[in-house]
Amino acid sequence: MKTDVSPYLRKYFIMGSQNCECNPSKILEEAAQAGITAFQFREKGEGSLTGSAKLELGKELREICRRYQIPFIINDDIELAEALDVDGIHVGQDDQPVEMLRQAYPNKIIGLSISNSSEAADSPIHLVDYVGAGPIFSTTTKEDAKKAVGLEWIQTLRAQFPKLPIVGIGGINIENAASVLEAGADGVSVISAIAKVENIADSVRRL
Ligand code: TZP
Ligand code: MG
Repeated sequence: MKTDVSPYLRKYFIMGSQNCECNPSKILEEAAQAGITAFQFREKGEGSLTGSAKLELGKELREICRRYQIPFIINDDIELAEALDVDGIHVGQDDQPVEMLRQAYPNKIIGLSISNSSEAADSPIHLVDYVGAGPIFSTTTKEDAKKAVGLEWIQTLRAQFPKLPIVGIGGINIENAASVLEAGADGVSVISAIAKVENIADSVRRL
């Protein structure tokens, strides 16, 4: 049986250098110390690093996760998945197909973003360890984010898949995190609610 990843989803921090106004390692270290339960390295979009700069930052962040024993998940990058010996890979609907990833990585955590019922119907959900559901609320962090789908999407997914580990994403913050959990998610994944706040420790605790 696959391990149940739902405990890792409770406070799932996502970040790339493009989300940071100061040192990404410092931000991750503070977040790890404050109790995040998983980390996704998502170096993507305007201003993001590529090539060896991305690799070097990835090594630093990977090391922090090792020290705090937090699962390190890479966003859609097979090369770095190998180079950084990641714990998991997260993909979107237009990324590497899940079937291929599962075949290549039988023991890694695989996460998939799902935004609506037709994506759910077309996805090999039985092959993934968790799904990211959203954007739940509107967000300006992801340039090409789809329209906000609301808490109903979590409720719908939960009703359809009672045991599937589900994490909400998109516009989640300390004010609305509880509503995402109440709707049936196992956790919340956030970028700005941790990367862009003054008091990271306080924010992590209140998520
Ligand atoms: N996928 C859907 S919304 C989103 C991603 C990566 C961005 C989430 O960022 P924030 O700042 O937590 O709204
Ligand atoms: Mg993607």
